[in-house]
Formats: sequence, structure tokens, C-alpha cells
Amino acid sequence: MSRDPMTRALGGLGFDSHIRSEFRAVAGPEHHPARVVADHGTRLLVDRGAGPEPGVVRGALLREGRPAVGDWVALAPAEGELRPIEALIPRQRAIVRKAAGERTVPQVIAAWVDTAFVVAGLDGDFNPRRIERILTALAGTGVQPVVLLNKADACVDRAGARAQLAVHAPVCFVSALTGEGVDIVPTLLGKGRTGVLVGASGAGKSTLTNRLLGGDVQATAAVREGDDKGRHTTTSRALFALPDGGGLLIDTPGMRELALWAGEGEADEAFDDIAALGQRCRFRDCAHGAEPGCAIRAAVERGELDEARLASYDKLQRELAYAERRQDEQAARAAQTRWKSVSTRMRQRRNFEDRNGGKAW
Ligand SMILES: Nc1nc2c(ncn2[C@@H]2O[C@H](COP(=O)(O)OP(=O)(O)OP(=O)(O)O)[C@@H](O)[C@H]2O)c(=O)[nH]1
Ligand SMILES: [Mg+2]
Ligand SMILES: [Zn+2]
Repeated sequence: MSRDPMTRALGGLGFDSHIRSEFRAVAGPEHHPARVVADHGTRLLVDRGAGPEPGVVRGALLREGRPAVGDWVALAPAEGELRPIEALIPRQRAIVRKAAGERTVPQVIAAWVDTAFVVAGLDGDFNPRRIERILTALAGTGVQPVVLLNKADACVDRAGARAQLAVHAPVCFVSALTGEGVDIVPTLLGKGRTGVLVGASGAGKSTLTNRLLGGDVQATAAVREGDDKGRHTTTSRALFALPDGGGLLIDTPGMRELALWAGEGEADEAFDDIAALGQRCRFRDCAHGAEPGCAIRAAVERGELDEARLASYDKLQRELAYAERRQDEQAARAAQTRWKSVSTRMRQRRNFEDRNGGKAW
């Protein structure tokens, strides 16, 4: 890396030679590389190695979609207090989800992520199926998943909790409260690498962030039984540099709904054991119900496959099929709108030619 102090500071944000060459491909000589370090809804904060400053999206980027936390961007020279963001370095290793609400619009949660820490609280809220579903959504993103079972201090039966979880990712017990095990995060990340905390609201993502940063940077709140108190405490996404070159960590708001953005093949990736069994069913289109020669039902009967895990796989397959149908419908509607505007333009052009007796445009 260069001896230029600004570039060195960018290295602390994860800037490397690959991003530098990608930056050169999209930026002009007046531009400066920076990372998006916070998304507060209407406001983005960017850091070009000199600390966070407000950035404003401009030019062609307005149409291409808003940069996400973790993204690398090209900044134009400052205009007053604001830094115009003029280009997005082609995004890699992004965590994307269906946006909350009715329309299936993909929303980028974090970009240039090396490791996703799936945080789950070992309290009354422990939900192994939710963890499996998040891992499924992560499959195929190129992001390494790690499960952090948090609130280990409040858990009386760790082995029992662990046994409920059928996943292929590393699983670690941690306590953001006491600090037990939390060093796994900087250890796994290391210098210049980016991690993101995802998981249900109240799992302790912000408490863990504060513990790793050694201060009260993110607000946290106690979860109360029976109401929504302590839920959705974090409302924006932000990236922090961990001390002593321990990498970069993005805290995110808890997911309000199961929000997948995955294809059916990705369900098979997360449930590869079930998918492999399915290959051995007698019928290729086996629905793993009452069909004769079903290898999956046979595995359940032999006790080799957990019924709950199979149910989770079935449910996921159905959800993915539904999501895919909706994506197709939306694509079809968008194509129809485009076609309508094309035919309107063609009609206008014909009218113009008729009136003026010749070629237009
Ligand atoms: N006993 C125990 N409580 C914890 C631990 N970590 C977090 N908590 C508590 O869990 C509650 C929720 O923690 P938060 O850090 O706000 O949860 P969050 O995942 O950031 O939630 P959102 O921001 O809503 O997504 C707080 O009362 C924390 O004190 C832990 O390791 N042990
Ligand atoms: Mg939080
Ligand atoms: Zn079958």
C-alpha cells in the first residue's frame, strides 16, 4: 500500500489493491475512494480515511440505487459540508434481502462482507429454525457464515441448545454481557476484513458491538415479555473499526420478518444432506409424502433425519417457490410497462410523421 497517509487510513477500512483497481475503472482523477460507514435512512455517512462525513448521492448513481453500508464509492470534491457520491464500485459479497413490506424489492443490508455472524439469544427467544433460515439466505453470497449463540450466561443447557441446531456453519457460545467467547469475532475477522451482525431483534447484536468496541456506541434495550419493548432498538446500519486491527464490524437492525432473497437451489445448498437424500427417491418428482421408495421419509423413519429439519426444508421450498413466482410476476409487469411506453412513443412518432409528411427524429 502507498505511503500516503490517507490511503493508509483507507487500508484500516478494508481498502486493498483489488478495490483500488476497481475504483480506477469507475472514477475520474478528481474522485476519492471512500467507504459508506452508516446509513441513517435519509443520510449516508462516508469515510475516506479522515473520519465519517455526510455524503449525498448524485448523478447517474441516483438511478442505479442507493449505496449500502460497506459499499466502496467515488467521492467528488466537497461542496460545503457535503461530499457528493458520484460512482459505486461494483459491489461484491453483499447481503441482500427482500425489503420489509409487500413488494419484493431487494434491499442491500451490507456490502463487501467477509463473514456474517448470525446472532441468536439463548434466552426464551431461542429459535433454531430461524437460524437455519438465515443461513439459507446467506448461502451462495460468498459470505462465510458463523453462528453466535449469545446470552450463554443465561443458558442452563448449552448441549441441549446446540443439539437443536442442524447447521453446517461453525457455532460458538458467547456472552456479550460477560465477554465470554466474544474474541472469536476479531479473531475470525483479522485486519481489514468486514463482518456483519445479523439476527432477530433483541438477540444482542448491539450489546456485542459495544462490548467489542469497549464503549457504549450503539443503543441497546431490554426485551420485555409480551410486548415489543426492547425490539427494533437499532434502526440504522453502521460500520465500526474494531480496536487493534481486529477488522470492521457492521451492526444491523433485527430482521422484522423472514426475508429471503434466494433461489431454490440455495435451499438445497443449506440443506445439502436432505437434497442428497432426495436424489435417491424412486420418483424424480417425489414430494416426499406418501410416495413409495421415498429416501427422505425412510431416513426420518430410521431416525437419521430430524423431522423438524425436514419440515423446515419443506416450508422453505414453498416460500422460495412463492417468492420466485412473485419476482416473475413483477418482472412481467415491469416488461409490460416498458412495452407500453415504447408503443406510445411509436404511436406519437407515426402521428408526427403523418402530420409532417416525413421522417421524425
Ligand atoms: N443475559 C444477557 N443479556 C444480553 C446479552 N447480550 C445482550 N443482552 C440483552 O439483550 C437485550 C437486547 O440487546 P440488544 O443488543 O439491544 O439487541 P439487538 O440484537 O441489538 O436488537 P435490535 O437492535 O432491536 O435488533 C438487552 O437488554 C441486552 O442487555 C448477553 O450476553 N447476556
Ligand atoms: Mg441493536
Ligand atoms: Zn422422496
